[in-house]
Amino acid sequence: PDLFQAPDYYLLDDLLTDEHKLVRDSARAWVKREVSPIIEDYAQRAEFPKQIIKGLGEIGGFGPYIPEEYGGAGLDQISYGLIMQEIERGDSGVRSTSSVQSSLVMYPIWKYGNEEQRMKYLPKLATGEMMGCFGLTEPDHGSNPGGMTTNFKDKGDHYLLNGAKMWISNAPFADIAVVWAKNEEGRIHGLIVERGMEGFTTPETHNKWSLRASATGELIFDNVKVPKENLLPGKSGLGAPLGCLDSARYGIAWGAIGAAMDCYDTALRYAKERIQFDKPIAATQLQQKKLAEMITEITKAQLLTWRLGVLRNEGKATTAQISMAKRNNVDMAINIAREARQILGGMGITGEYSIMRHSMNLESVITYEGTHDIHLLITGADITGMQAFK
Ligand code: TGC
Ligand code: FAD
Repeated sequence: PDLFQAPDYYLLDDLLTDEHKLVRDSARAWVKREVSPIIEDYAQRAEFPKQIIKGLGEIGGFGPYIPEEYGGAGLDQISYGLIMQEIERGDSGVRSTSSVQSSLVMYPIWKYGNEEQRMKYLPKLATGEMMGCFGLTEPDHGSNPGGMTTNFKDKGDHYLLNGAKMWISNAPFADIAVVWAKNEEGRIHGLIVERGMEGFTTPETHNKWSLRASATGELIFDNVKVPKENLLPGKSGLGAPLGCLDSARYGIAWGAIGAAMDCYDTALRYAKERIQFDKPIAATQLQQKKLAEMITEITKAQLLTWRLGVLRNEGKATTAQISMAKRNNVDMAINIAREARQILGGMGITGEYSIMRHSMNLESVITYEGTHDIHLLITGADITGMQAFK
């Protein structure tokens, strides 16, 4: 009973390699030992547990698919997904830290950076010795990041950066920020901004009811002088940050399964033990309906996501396929969290169990990395060839 159960109704383990299972099981054991016992407390206090950073690095939580020459683990996309699943089984906020560091900070430096930038940042980011954040969203540009107003001007020996980003995960403690800003021609580029640069501040966002164990903040640039060597030279345009989002959204699709599994596992256990009217509530048709639908939805999501992982390994997954999985899985998880909470009755609203925390966390997960609506519109545009955003 003190191990996580791992719903595997369709024997998906048969589709995994020994390496996948090893990576997953070590992440699972670490989450059980280092995250689950402390996370409720940190969430209640609205504090990120910084002491887990080193361990997150050790289980492959930071850039597991980055090649070993840059400090990564050189793992495939399924291993990356399984690590995200296990971390989010613990808490979506911890998975956020991992997603941001992996897919939104290490990924752009690896894909769009030059060799010097890779060697300077990636090994330290992989261990967590250095932490990063990703600044795309602005106060007036969330779903429509292409409208951003943050900008930089060429001043000869440096760039001068001005503007503000909002809702940035890890911002309050990050050592570096990958910031997306427009140049004088209105072309979007990525810049690495380092803590300590004059005019750069990261005020924390308080009073969140969701993702409380993750630190969120703003990035404010007031005439920040950014050295020219900090521009990511490999790719520009909105497609550059959107490429990072493909990787992060893929990880979130797996992560949401982890949160759903934890809610299902908790509710199933509780339903078998909770006696009302002289029998376990699990023996009633109403509670069985909830539990049976949960395992069905988890199984469907697992299959969808495993297939997406294979497509990513083959370099064939499209943005629209990733949107479908992110949208489906987060919606699946949030519905399961809500039903699971009801199975626990009054106990479901307390911090004695993880369900209410997952439920509140998932309100952020269904909004960030593209809202539930935006992902539907991405699918709609893909199947009709007609863009409904604008
Ligand atoms: P659109 O005209 O569709 O595209 C602009 C240009 O980008 C190209 N492109 C891509 N390139 C690479 N990869 C992709 N996935 C791409 N998708 C599009 C596209 O071909 C085009 O290129 P070009 O050369 O023609 O200019 O752009 P749009 O302005 O219509 O917007 C499309 C839309 C709405 C889908 C997009 O902007 C969007 O996805 N909006 C949602 C914003 C979002 O997801 N923000 C996330 C912020 S980060 C975050 O939330 C982190 S949470 C922390 C955590 O992960 O835990
Ligand atoms: P809006 O874009 O204003 O959307 C409001 C509503 O309008 C939504 O329901 C949306 O679906 C709907 N809508 C928008 N456009 C359309 C349309 N064309 N048609 C129909 N409906 C539409 N961003 C980062 O850059 N980095 C981070 O690290 C990061 N971390 C985050 C952490 C948290 C906890 C949260 C909550 C957000 C984070 N974000 C981050 C920002 C996140 O990506 C945005 O909140 C998200 O993209 C939505 O933008 P918005 O909040 O401005 O909502």
